[in-house]
Amino acid sequence: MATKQASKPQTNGTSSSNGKTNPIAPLHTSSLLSNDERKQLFHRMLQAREFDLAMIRAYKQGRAFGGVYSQIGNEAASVGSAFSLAADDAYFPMHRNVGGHFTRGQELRTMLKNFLAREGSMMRGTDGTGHYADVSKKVYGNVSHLGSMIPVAAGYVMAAKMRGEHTVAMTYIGDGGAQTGEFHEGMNLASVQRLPLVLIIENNQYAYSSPNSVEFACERLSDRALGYGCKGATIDGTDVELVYETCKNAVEEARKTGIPAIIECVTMRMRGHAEHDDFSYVPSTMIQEWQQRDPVDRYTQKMIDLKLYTAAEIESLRKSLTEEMNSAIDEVVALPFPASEEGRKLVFVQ
Ligand SMILES: Cc1ncc(C[n+]2csc(CCOP(=O)(O)OP(=O)(O)O)c2C)c(N)n1
Ligand SMILES: [Mg+2]
Repeated sequence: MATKQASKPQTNGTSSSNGKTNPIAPLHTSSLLSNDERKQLFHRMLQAREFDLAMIRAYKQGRAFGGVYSQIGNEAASVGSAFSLAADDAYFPMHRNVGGHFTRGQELRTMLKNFLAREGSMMRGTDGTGHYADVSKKVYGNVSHLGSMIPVAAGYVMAAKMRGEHTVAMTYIGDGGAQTGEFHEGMNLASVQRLPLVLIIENNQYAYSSPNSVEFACERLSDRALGYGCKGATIDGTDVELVYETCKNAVEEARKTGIPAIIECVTMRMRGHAEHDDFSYVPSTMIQEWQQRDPVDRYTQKMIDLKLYTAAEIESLRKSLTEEMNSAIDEVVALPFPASEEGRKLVFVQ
């Protein structure tokens, strides 16, 4: 099956691009990162992976219901981008950004209560994913209607700009959501008004069962930046340090100049759209090929090569995260569901 050439080398000044048809380039080593920060990136990626695996188990056990949308394959894009923001910047995540929630300092149990729709959760039990806003962490997400969060994020930084603040907003869209009208309206508004908005396109090859080949006809989604008069880059979305560095540069440039950026992170959705979907429409050769590019495995090897961890230490870290996720899920599943009137309170004025 043909996929779009987001995998071709890009020409906009970043050091690498990567995709399923290209040879796997060695991981980028960013001079902007200390080894301590590398360990933090790695830890967040592992947390995200273990969170997803635990939620998938819970779904199969009938303890999680609704949509369980994993971000397996997307950890580098999610964590690397969120890590580039300052604490005061605004984060507007989408449905494959658990790693970003952890990076913003969200507590595991707080997230699980929301994901498992329990009483006392931020969405009061009306949500099964990450549609919450946590103002204390400047996390505002996610608007389910694909594309709609882009103008909202643009509006957020427009208000901040009017108050004389130097806040940057980062938001996300998939390869499918990038084809909505609001993508255009949001990016055009941000570019014309010089609003410091960094948009991450998580190109994971599919929108539900639709491959890139039926979604768009341009070469790279970041090429659209030219039309808006903003910055653009297409990069290997499985390389966390490359994602971090590209985003960090875009964030700081946007903060300084008000020029927005579109950063397309090319990766692969390694599961179905959500766990109810067996993704049998994805060729198995494609999955096998992308398994070689697993962002967590690649960075694990780098940790070992850099002697930041031994393989045994990583194994024990993974094991303790698995246990932590499992016991947190047990704890949260034991909590009551909210009373049904709670749902109404979020919709109607009492
Ligand atoms: C405007 C709109 N149309 C359709 C949907 C239903 N929907 C939710 S996620 C999704 C697929 C999104 O694909 P993509 O943007 O590539 O993101 P991915 O799930 O692959 O990360 C669809 C069609 C929606 N939420 N909003
Ligand atoms: Mg997609």
